[in-house]
Amino acid sequence: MTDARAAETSRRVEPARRDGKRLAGLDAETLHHLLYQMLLGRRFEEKSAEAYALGKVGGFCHLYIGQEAVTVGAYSVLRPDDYVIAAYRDHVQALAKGIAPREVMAELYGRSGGCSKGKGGSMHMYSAERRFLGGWGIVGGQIPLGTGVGWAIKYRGEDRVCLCFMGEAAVNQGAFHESLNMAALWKLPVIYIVENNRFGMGTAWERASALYDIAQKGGAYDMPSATADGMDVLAVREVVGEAVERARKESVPSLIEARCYRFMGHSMSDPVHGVYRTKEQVEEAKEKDPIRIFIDRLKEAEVLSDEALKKLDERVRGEVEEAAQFAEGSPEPAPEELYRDVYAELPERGRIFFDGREEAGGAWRS
Ligand SMILES: Cc1ncc(C[n+]2csc(CCOP(=O)(O)OP(=O)(O)O)c2C)c(N)n1
Repeated sequence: MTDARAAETSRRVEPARRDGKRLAGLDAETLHHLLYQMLLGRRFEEKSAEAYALGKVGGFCHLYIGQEAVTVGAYSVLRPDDYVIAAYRDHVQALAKGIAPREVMAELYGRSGGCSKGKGGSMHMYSAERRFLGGWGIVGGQIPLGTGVGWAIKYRGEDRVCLCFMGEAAVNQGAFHESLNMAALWKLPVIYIVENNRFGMGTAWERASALYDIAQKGGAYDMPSATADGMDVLAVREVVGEAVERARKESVPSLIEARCYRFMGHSMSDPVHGVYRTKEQVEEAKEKDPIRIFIDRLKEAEVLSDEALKKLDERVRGEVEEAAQFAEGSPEPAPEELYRDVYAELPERGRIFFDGREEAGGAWRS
């Protein structure tokens, strides 16, 4: 495949409008916030890589460096009470949903101050309060769950939406197709966002899929679909924004493919470039670094000065440092924590309905 074919099928987003101290109709404060979130994600993960290399983080650690524009652009159109469910490359997603950096870092360290109390680690960030429902390690495992969240929203008559993220390797699984069929049939407010970073571990997408253009898969379920430039935060924001509006107002699901690139290895145990791609390919992709491109655009539009950028970066580095210190000082989970949060706690011989009602004395458990 072919970049030419990718460009052909990509939805073209017009260059953002410049009007005074605005870009794409957004004011400087909003634009700075988008940059802040991307920078926070980048610096946070650089620190995570360092901590991992020093042996402070156990288990797996999948970094998101290079993909920040997808999460930040997509989340920027959400309300705080909207849901997100994600795969295992989830640190930046958790941060963007408002989980404090110190809680995400402590989770990586496996400490009790972590957002999953140190029991989940890198792949299982979670916060009910922030409506961030994980962090799932089984490829595609979150897709039926995200569909269920959409069903719950509809059942309760709410106007929330659920963003369900996945990597491109998940879309040829059965669960993806069953979920999209149900979501379209039942008109569920779920936006399926495929982050096509080109590789599922060491397998390039074009070697793994008979169909290159992921958005076409939506056609099989009569579902609105689009392709977005995943290296451009404003392009993602625009495409996801339309889907969110459709979902909120008409309860219609959408499928979006965001074309991006993974700058790091699959996980910390995989070299940045190896047998499946060359150093030159990675370097070429880095020319489209979403953060650098966005900074250039903000400067060009005179929305960002060198001084403001320096301050922002210092602020972000300070927050990440504070997060690491918190994680270092946070204790390990107590042994009895092993048995908590494993099963839902039900009232004795009762049952809990979907809308939260409880019925005591039912025969459900007998
Ligand atoms: C059902 C299942 N099969 C295989 C694996 C092993 N595995 C872990 S990550 C991965 C690649 C997934 O790639 P993708 O979904 O594109 O996400 P990315 O790593 O690109 O973010 C595989 C095959 C798994 N975790 N779950």
